[in-house]
Amino acid sequence: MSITSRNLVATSSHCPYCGLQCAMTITADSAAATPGDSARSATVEGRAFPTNRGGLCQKGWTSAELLRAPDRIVTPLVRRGDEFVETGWDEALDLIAGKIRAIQQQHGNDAIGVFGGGGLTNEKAYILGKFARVALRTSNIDYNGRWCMSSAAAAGIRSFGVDRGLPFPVSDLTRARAIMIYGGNVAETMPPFVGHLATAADAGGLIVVDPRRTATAARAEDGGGLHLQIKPGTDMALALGLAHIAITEGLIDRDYLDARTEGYDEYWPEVAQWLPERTERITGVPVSHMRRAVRILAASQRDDTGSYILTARGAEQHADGTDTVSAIIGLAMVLGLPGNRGSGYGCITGQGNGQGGREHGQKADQLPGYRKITDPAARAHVAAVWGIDADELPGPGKSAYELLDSLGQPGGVHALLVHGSNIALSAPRAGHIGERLEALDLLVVCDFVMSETAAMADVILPVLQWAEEEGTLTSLEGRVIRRRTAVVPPEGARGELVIWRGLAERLGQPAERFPVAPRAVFDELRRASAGGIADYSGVTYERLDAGEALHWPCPEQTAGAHPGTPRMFLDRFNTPTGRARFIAVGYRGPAESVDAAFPLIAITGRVLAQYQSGAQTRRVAELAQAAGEMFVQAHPDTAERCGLRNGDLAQLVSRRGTTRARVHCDETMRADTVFIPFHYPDAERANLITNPALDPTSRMPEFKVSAIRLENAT
Ligand SMILES: Nc1nc2c(c(=O)[nH]1)N[C@H]1C(S)=C(S)[C@@H](COP(=O)(O)OP(=O)(O)OC[C@H]3O[C@@H](n4cnc5c(=O)[nH]c(N)nc54)[C@H](O)[C@@H]3O)O[C@H]1N2
Ligand SMILES: Nc1nc2c(c(=O)[nH]1)N[C@H]1C(S)=C(S)[C@@H](COP(=O)(O)OP(=O)(O)OC[C@H]3O[C@@H](n4cnc5c(=O)[nH]c(N)nc54)[C@H](O)[C@@H]3O)O[C@H]1N2
Ligand code: SF4
Ligand SMILES: [Mo]
Repeated sequence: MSITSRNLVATSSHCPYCGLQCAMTITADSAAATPGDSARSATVEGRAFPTNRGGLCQKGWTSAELLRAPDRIVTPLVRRGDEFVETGWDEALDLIAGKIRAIQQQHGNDAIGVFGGGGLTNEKAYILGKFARVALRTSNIDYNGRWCMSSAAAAGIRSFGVDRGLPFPVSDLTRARAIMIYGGNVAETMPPFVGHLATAADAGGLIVVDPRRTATAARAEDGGGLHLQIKPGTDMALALGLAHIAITEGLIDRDYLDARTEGYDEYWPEVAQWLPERTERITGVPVSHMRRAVRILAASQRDDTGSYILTARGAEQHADGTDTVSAIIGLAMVLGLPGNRGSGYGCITGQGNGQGGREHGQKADQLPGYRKITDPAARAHVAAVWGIDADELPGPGKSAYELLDSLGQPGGVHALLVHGSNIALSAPRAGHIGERLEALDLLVVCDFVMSETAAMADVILPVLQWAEEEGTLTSLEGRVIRRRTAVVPPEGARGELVIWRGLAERLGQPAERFPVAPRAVFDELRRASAGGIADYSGVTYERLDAGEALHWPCPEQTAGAHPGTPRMFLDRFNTPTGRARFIAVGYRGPAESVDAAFPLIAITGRVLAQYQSGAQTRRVAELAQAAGEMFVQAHPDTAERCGLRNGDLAQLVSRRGTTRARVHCDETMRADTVFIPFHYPDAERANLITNPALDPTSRMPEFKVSAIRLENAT
């Protein structure tokens, strides 16, 4: 921290939004007359850092606006009929604790649900999991990361024995001459990431698998690379077909297969069925493109100029997402990429703390350190850190959608606490989830703005936001980074660690069991994670503040400080044998097919200027202006067949519901597919039409494929 003028203090921190966690300097008046003046004085600028190299995207450079949102909530609010009434903190917390006790007496401990978010700091994610298991004694805690990278996480664990999104630093991509991105549009979702693709793109080695010609796909084609314009929901078939080509054309790495993998003999019979012509028929990707893609990836692995395969939500958010990622990892393995110095496979994690958020226990089946809640040794270790008996720890709870689907149902959850997610908008089949939220006896939402979910709450507790408090996050490359307080927080709002202590005390817990200082929480988290898969015990605030780049695992050791692990798997994978496992998977296709009543496929995703449910970015004037209105991107012929033209108001109708959008005609779209973003509220929610069919392993919903019809809405 340095003083740049009388009261202006420059603080090193990171962006509030996505998992790239671009570094920024926040400059603000630290001695302003009021917190409002401090927020109004705040400005941000990009700071040199390996992932963003000084750059920020439009969301990042407008993020200071969020600190002065005009409708910022700074007083606890309690519902009285259709209105919210301001109340004191003690009254609000007493009310919540009293209702929790009454509901638990009537329906049992599991009747209380907790829903977390991948934007919470590591410290908050950790205490939220502890609060649920120890103070509420409920098994029902899960979070929005279930809807984000859970399929890639499950597939990573199956093949590598561990889930770290990118098991190598982002900057390793910078030299690579071949990079395949499966279902990711980084040009809009992580703009500074595109800089790392330049070598591959310029060498004609960027390959983008996407049903749309996105800005990322256009970058690939412009450099002489490939856009594989796949039919939605067929990524598994493509991966099996590409592996078939690699194997039959002799482009596989035999030495790597022999030395570093297992399970090939069970995997090959599945791949053997995917002759190139059949793969083309199912996926719509021409055989010539497939052959070229495999040759590009194999050549760069062979001559060691760097070959990578990356997956993102387009390939993962399906009811067969885990098996799809397993098929893609299988392709990476026949090509000899994972754990190979200079090549690799990775999943591009989405949320600010999407990686750390999935390690410290806010997932239904998990304890800190990425431990399994069903593992007796893990339970004993964590219970000892928490000062309780292992038998007191609940078992695994319901996954995110299943938890929400149970709201107000017999045997389900009757009170829900929401921390860092806007589920009324972002849950699949949102119309149904809205009804379930209304059936609750108690909905408590912690937020700093009136999100669509907060607007439905019985009690809203106003919390602090990114630049008003400190903590740590773990970015998409598994690197722990520091978030620092840069502005004076508003009076009236409270940090969540303080809120959880207040509630825990009212539920009969000793106060000291719920520390409120992030640094103290982190020290406890280190102990809880020690010896686990995601071991943070060697990471300290002091080391981070000294500028060390620490990627987990980073165990505490007696002889010298552990340097962290920027690159995993170089010698062995985390499986019992140390080898990466091939997983034999069979193609099933999307959960829902098109028919005469619902003849088109709707896919969903993101645009550059909005973040997620838009709760934050719709409040930033420049972003609202850049992407203010819900739209449906469709081929002009598709629109015309539905009686629509560019600019018309359309409705998309699925078996779950209807959503409304402005038609954007685009010649590059597939005729069988339309695209809608999911950032908009009310009648324009994309999730009114989406399918909650769940992946059997990851419990990921089928966000990316819905059968719909397109109609004129005027
Ligand atoms: N601007 C912006 N940036 C963000 C976010 C945001 O909301 N806004 N959110 C952050 C988060 S949490 C996440 S998870 C990431 C997500 O980052 P991405 O995964 O890059 O984002 P999406 O737009 O959801 O999906 C990527 C692409 O998948 C394509 N797609 C749809 N269906 C299929 C399919 O069946 N197969 C294939 N191969 N592709 C398909 C879509 O056309 C889309 O272009 O972004 C992060 N960054
Ligand atoms: N159709 C469709 N649906 C999708 C997706 C898709 O691609 N298509 N993507 C899915 C994915 S990948 C994701 S990650 C989810 C994201 O969807 P959501 O979980 O709804 O994500 P956000 O909009 O980021 O919601 C975060 C909320 O928490 C608040 N908040 C921010 N920081 C804090 C904090 O520290 N504490 C508290 N208490 N609140 C905080 C914000 O103001 C905001 O209201 O959506 C999923 N839904
Ligand atoms: S790419 Fe992500 S982290 Fe970087 S400025 Fe944009 S939203 Fe923030
Ligand atoms: Mo996400």
